Amino acid sequence: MPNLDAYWMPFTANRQFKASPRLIARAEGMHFWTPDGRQVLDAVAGLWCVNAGHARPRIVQAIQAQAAQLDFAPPFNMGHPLAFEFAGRLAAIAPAGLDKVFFTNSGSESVDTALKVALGYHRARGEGTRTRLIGRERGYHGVNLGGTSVGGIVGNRKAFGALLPGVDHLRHTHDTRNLFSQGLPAHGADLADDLERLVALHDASTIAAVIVEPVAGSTGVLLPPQGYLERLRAICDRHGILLIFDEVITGFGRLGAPFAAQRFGVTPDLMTVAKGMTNGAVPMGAVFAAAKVHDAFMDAPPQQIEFLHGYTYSGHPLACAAGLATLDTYAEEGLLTRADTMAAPFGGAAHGLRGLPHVVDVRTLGLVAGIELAPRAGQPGARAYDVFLRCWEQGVFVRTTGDTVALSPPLIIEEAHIAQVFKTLTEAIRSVE
Ligand code: PXG
Repeated sequence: MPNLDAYWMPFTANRQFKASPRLIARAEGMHFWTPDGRQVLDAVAGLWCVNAGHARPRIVQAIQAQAAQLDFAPPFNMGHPLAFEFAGRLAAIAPAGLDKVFFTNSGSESVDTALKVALGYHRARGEGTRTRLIGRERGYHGVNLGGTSVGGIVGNRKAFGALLPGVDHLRHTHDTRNLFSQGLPAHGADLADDLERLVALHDASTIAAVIVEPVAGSTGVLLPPQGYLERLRAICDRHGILLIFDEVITGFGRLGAPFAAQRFGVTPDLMTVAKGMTNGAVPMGAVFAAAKVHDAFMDAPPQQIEFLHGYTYSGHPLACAAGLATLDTYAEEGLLTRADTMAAPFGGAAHGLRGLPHVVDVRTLGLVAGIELAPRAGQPGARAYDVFLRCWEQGVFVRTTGDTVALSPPLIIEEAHIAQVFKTLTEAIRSVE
């Protein structure tokens, strides 16, 4: 066991963890192994990212070969072939019209980049009064200042002051009339009209963009009510507001189509991705932009930098190599639509938990499930955390957020894995107080 002192761990109860550490030493396919050799089934794809399963040989080899060929190339005013090739391949699977790709290194950077694109777009078109950004309650858009500001998770916001000025939030879409819905929930399309309320309050001429997760992941798998996203799109169009989909979790096959925009038939103006883009193997993110958004920046004189933004590691060669090999793997194995096939056995097993003690709701779509437990009196999150620990001890890795157990397995999952996940989860839920 290494000394645990120096590492200040992210989003972790550091003292609790260090008192009782859980280390992972190796991974392959659907599994992790602990340092003492215990095998654990990964029901979360790492952290919603290892969509093709762990340590896939093609991706491993691509990274190894690229490290020897070209370790780094400066991205500003220089290029390397893989970045252009990868952007083209991404555009080819993106929702129609979103064919410009800006590279970042994480979901958080993608979100802050998209917000800056939205502001720059309106300014470039002479509508510089459009500076307001609209997020949604219970939204998660990463941890940078822009994403924290438009995010709607109080715990992630309250310690950090006033955040960005001029931000407002739509109401969230969780509606208790929809408990245990199968498929998209029936109630709540009208929650999109909240955007009309904000337009009436602030005036459309002050609003740059609205950002939402098509399916909210981090706050416990909140599905869009039937018709909600269409309505949001229509209201944005009516008022000249850009619509941003944060597809960091929903992108790359999680819902049974390459992107949620395609699954739901609603196309945003900007789309943020990360995670499954490189199968989690090398950090990378991107913003997809509609031609009209990109082209608005291109009116500047040709020798001028059109968008004064970018990262040292934008389009990093190792990330591009990993990403290209990831897309090859997804294509060869049909993984970007496999969640559609597996949704029936997976969702069916999840809904089979209804009736167990503490289970107050089950929400699933594609290969995502949220199983919400009643909180223990005065101890929010404690019951789900106990379920997580119990599953980990019994060889299944699940994730919890509040009192919701969230499952997002690698898209290569087979029925036997599904059976193991839900058997272990059932026992864990039965065993906790
Ligand atoms: N947007 C969304 C929708 C996300 O889910 C981010 C942005 C930020 O991505 P980076 O790469 O900067 O972490 C995310 C990240 C959880 C959990 O428990 C989810 C995320 C991160 C940590 C935990 O559900 N998603």
